[in-house]
Amino acid sequence: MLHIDVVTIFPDMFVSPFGESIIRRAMERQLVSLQLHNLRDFCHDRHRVVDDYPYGGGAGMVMRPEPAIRAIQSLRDGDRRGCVILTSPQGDIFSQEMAAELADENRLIFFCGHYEGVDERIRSHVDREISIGDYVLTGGELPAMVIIDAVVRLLPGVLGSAESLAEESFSPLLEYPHYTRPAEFEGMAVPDVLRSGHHQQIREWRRRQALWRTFCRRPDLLENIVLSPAEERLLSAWKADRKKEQL
Ligand code: 9D3
Repeated sequence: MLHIDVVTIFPDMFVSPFGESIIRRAMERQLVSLQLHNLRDFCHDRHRVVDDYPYGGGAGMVMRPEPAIRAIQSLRDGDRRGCVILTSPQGDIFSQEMAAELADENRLIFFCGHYEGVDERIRSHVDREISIGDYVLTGGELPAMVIIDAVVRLLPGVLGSAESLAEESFSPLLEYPHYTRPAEFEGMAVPDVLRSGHHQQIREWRRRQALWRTFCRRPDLLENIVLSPAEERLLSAWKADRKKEQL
């Protein structure tokens, strides 16, 4: 079973997101366990101060090394060494591939960064530093939750059979358009092929739509994937059309 520890100055932030739906069910079924730790509990000073002014001056505060390193070391003390993850804007950008790597660990220890940043010496106790993307948040708590959500759903048994089947046929393309009832809504009809019952044609339509969507919205995803000869021809035709329009 995967055990996750989170060290944060805002443990309450995690309660509601993980108290609902799939993650909660995974915890109830003991597929994962989550333990929240308040960084202030690792302070030895009366006022439990977790931040301090930066040497050299400048705006903002810096997370003090002593409570942070005490917290990490106390969690590492047990039988399972664990992978220590610092969430920070300077980290490697999180990806599905990383989620799969983390899902293979048996213990993850998240340290949520805050303020302008953490004292540099904390990094010597960290195995991975992860950002969730190039936008500015107020702290590392939401990123830790995003990472945990992506990891937990990959653990064996967490998803229902319907969802995990979709996972097996994971495609590097964007998804094709989905429809449910009614057959016509606000003058927009469900494509006939989806109501035809021709499963082979439906499969082909969906694959073509997925390819078209990816071509329009995320051409970067098409660079390193293997397509069938028919799909390669479609893609070449679309690229030629696009060139023609530019002339
Ligand atoms: C002025 C320099 N800022 C860096 C872009 C300072 C700064 C902004 C925001 C320092 C920390 C933060 C708080 N963000 C995180 O701790 C964080 C984060 C993020 O802001 N975006 C994406 N991933 C992450 S992981 C942790």
